[in-house]
Amino acid sequence: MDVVLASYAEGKVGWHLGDGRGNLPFTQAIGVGKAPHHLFSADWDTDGRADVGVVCYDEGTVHLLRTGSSGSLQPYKVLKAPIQPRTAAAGDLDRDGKPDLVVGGEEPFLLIFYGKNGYTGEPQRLTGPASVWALDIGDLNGDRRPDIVAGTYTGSSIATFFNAGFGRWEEPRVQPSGNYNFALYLGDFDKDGDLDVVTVSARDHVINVHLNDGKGNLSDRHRIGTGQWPISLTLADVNGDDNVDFLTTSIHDHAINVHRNVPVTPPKPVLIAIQGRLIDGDTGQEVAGNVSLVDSTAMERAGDLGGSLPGAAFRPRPTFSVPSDRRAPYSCAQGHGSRVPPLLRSGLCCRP
Ligand SMILES: [Ca+2]
Ligand SMILES: [Ca+2]
Ligand SMILES: [Ca+2]
Ligand SMILES: [Ca+2]
Repeated sequence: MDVVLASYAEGKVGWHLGDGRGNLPFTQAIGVGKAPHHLFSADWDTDGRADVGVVCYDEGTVHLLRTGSSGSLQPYKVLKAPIQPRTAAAGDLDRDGKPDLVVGGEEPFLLIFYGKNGYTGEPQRLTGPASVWALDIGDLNGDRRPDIVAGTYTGSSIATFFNAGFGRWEEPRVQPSGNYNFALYLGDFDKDGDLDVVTVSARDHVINVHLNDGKGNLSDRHRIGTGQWPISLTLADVNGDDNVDFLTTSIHDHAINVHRNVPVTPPKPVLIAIQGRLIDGDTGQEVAGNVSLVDSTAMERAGDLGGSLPGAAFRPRPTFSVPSDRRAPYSCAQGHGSRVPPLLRSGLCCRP
């Protein structure tokens, strides 16, 4: 497993190639635009190797990098996004085998760059809520056409854009969600076969889960308490039970919070252990070695549930403490489902 980090202050992306033994030696730095705000991944040149995209806020650009055969990152394309871009996601919206690119930002519309055009020309505009800081792509209504879900930062909402095919999109469905959504992902959290939505909202200190009825109608949010001022979320199956769990980082209490998704019935005891190192994303230096978390069955029985959903429960959160004399943990990532390689935004990462 390799790691890519973006340095907001320096306008660079750092590339750490894992050696398979848990070491992540710094391999390469590559300059991108000013103020990289979001990293994401797709195979832009369809050569079978995952590539990297970087949303650069100050410059209004998206830098596409490609992975060369020697394992180095190389410049590929720079896309002009004539907005204040905050986030992006990749998916094959027109199902031509080439990844397409959706960009969100402060303005009240999304931009779509299509792979069939080589990401050139005027991007398509989809009108919707302003202040989109998080996006994901997936088929919510089972018609096999990938849809888009956007989470707003200041608007306390999510918006679902259904793909009507042939480049057409339905009017977005906007509904209330968390306040200051820093991240949003799709996944099947209740294992009923359809994609649900999760966001993390900093201002109300919760994870928000919207369950899908199978037709793309999303429930009101189920709130799960997490750390103080959480600004990063990642999805991972931390205990190998085939349920998607949530991890957040929270900057006011300096914590990495692990929320295990455990089916309500049967209440099968689970023992998890995570061990790893904390790495400062800006310097690449190790902040703490041998960080470990062991969550026992006894702990699982104690205290209140961290939150519940129909068919699933999230157990009390064990946390990694981050030393308070260090900078706050801005980001945390493990594998995100099986669709994209794990990527990080700037900050700290937890390396199992
Ligand atoms: Ca590639
Ligand atoms: Ca496509
Ligand atoms: Ca669809
Ligand atoms: Ca589901």
